[in-house]
Amino acid sequence: MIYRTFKAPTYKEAVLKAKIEMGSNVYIIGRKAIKEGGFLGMFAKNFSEITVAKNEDDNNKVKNTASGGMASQPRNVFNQSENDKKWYESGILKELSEIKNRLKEITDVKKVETDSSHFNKLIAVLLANDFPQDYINQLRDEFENELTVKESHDPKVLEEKFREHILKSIETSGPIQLGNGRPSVVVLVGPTGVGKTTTIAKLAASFGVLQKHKVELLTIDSYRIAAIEQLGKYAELMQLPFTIINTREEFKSAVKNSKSDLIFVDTAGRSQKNNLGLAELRSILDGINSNLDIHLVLSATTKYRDALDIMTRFNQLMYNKIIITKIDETNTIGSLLSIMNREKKLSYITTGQSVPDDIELAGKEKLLDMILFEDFYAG
Ligand SMILES: Nc1nc2c(ncn2[C@@H]2O[C@H](COP(=O)(O)OP(=O)(O)OP(=O)(O)O)[C@@H](O)[C@H]2O)c(=O)[nH]1
Ligand SMILES: [Mg+2]
Repeated sequence: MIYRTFKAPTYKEAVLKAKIEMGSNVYIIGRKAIKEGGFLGMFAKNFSEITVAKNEDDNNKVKNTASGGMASQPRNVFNQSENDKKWYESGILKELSEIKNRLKEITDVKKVETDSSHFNKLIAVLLANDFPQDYINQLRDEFENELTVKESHDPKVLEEKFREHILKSIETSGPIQLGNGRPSVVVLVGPTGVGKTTTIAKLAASFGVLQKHKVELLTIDSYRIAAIEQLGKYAELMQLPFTIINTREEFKSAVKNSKSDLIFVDTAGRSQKNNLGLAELRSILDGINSNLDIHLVLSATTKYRDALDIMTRFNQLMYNKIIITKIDETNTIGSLLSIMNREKKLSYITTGQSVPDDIELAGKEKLLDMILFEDFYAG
């Protein structure tokens, strides 16, 4: 007896292989399914392995026949069935195409070459747009897991994937909502000089004057005369009610007695380092607990680490949205975009000093368009 094993993608093909090599009178004495190949444990293919046995006498016959000995017709190994030959040939083709596909899969899942020239170019663009190194490293990890080699060499795909990455890390809130029966209380908090009062004036003009909703202004900025005068002047110009708030009780009753759709509340700029100031403001705001819409105002010119610090420390005021001001004063918004998250939604951006014009609803695409990609495709 001669024993041999044959392996093919399917059982049928394995049998055909055996018959081709050993003749048709073989006995199949074993059969098993095996997995082979793949890359890092993935994409292994199923194979069928058979063990066949054949009488040695039969083998001699085949040999003799094949050498033209005993048979009247020279015997072709395929002569028992032309169909078998076709099957075999198609089996080979199938096998070949599977091998080709597997090779493709292997190269496709191979990690993205993050030192490819295109990826390096993307990094250069991000650095030029002020995205911090931490962010770039994280992006690199993400791309390594997600992109195929082919994609990593396609600048269009890289830009598209990068845009997707930003889009999914930012959320926008849409416009300020009017209160339903009771006024919405929109409070702007943030560091000094970022544009809180100016932004309140822009929003009040838009909702109160242009859209003619019932709007009133409060300020919790009572110890600074100049600040009171600043907002007071806007209120007078726009003919909107304006109240100065000193305590939690005053805040509570101003909101309770209000008949407005919207109350805009200006606050004194506070250093994020002044925890006492933040706690004091928190205790006034705690006077009411519903319909509060707290926006942190951040200037686009803020340095990365400072912006991170501000976002963290102002968290004790439980702000739920972010307004980015002074977009007009910078060409690079990477550092701010890099610290945005989906939890604190972007509401508005302001683009200059002009009241009421220089304010827009925050839009993701618009922010993305501020990232300059020209160098990415050059040369
Ligand atoms: N270029 C530019 N300047 C702005 C923008 N928004 C506000 N400003 C200017 O920034 C300066 C400070 O604005 P304020 O509105 O007083 O800032 P604030 O946050 O209320 O300041 P404090 O009350 O002192 O904390 C003013 O000169 C504004 O005209 C903007 O979008 N772009
Ligand atoms: Mg102010």
